Amino acid sequence: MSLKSDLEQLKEKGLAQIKTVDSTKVLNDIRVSLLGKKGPITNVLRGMKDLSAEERPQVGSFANEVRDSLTAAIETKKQELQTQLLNEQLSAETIDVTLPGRPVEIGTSHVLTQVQNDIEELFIGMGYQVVDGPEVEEDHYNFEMMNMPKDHPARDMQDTFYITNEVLMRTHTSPVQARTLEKHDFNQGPLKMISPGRVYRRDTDDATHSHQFHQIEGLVVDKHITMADLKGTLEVLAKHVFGADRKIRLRPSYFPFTEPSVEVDVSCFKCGGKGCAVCKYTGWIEVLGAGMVHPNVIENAGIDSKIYGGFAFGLGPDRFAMLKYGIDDIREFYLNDIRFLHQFKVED
Ligand code: FA5
Repeated sequence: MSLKSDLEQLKEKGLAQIKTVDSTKVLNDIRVSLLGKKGPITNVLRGMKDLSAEERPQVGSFANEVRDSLTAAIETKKQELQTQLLNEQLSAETIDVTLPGRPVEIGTSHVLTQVQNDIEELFIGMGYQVVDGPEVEEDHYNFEMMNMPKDHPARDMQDTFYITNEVLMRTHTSPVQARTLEKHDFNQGPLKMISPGRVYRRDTDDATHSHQFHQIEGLVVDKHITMADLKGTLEVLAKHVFGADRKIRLRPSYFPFTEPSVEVDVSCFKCGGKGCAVCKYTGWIEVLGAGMVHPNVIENAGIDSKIYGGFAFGLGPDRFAMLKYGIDDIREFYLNDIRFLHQFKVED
């Protein structure tokens, strides 16, 4: 068989193979096997040395023609396969721009923040300033200025995390009273402040106690402040937080920094005072401590207690929130369980 007909056959076979290929990898294998250094065309070209001088150019140009047409067919097939692959990808990855988007989950204020903000707004509306104080506090402000000198037995009422002998994690927001009183200029008017913040005690965590919780301190100092002012203010607070039908009652109590001191109960918002599980069948729920500022606290701040006096209160917003929303475990506030927190979702 002549070289020319070999080439002819090679071309036909090659073109037929190329036509049926369906992957670029196989196509590449065919290219190497047909046109590579060890392929049949190279072989034919190598055999040309044995041809006559007339045959050589004819066979040579035919061999080139075969190589060119195979190369062109491979190139065309390659384009075809690439286009096909691209089309498949495009149809697989189509984005339907008319589909509704996935809603983005937006957070909400923590329920304790909501309760705190609500109380802050109420007092700002009554002309109070909101004051911040340090959580890492000096023994001096936390206890001594609040009429609890070293070894005062009332220090045991607030089991304390000490950092050094003189520095501690504040056990209540009352030291902010002392810090604010000390700086207040009564020529500018009376002192009316609240101070919300975090406090710390070595209490064992249980359903109603946390070693870290919140308080909101309230303090009013001026001339002629009476217990009636305290009662009226707390009544406004109780009605605002727990509902307009609420009543309050004051029971005698003891705090070293107030005299007289009271515990404040609010009539049960669940049963209206008839008695139920929430109020332990008493009709009343204890919500905060308060009293008339002890003259020693006024004097400790360098103010004349014969002229100036006032009232103070300290409430636990954690317990307020528990009562208001019927939450039976204070630890829920600190676990950050989204299912719990979402129950108090509000539009901020
Ligand atoms: C005080 O801390 C006083 N400084 C409050 C005060 C201020 C009285 C001004 C008079 C004048 P008491 O220890 O009772 O008081 O705490 C106040 C409130 O904090 C409690 O009514 C309660 O709501 C909350 N509380 C106390 N201990 C815890 C605790 N371990 N976990 C959560 N809340 C607590």
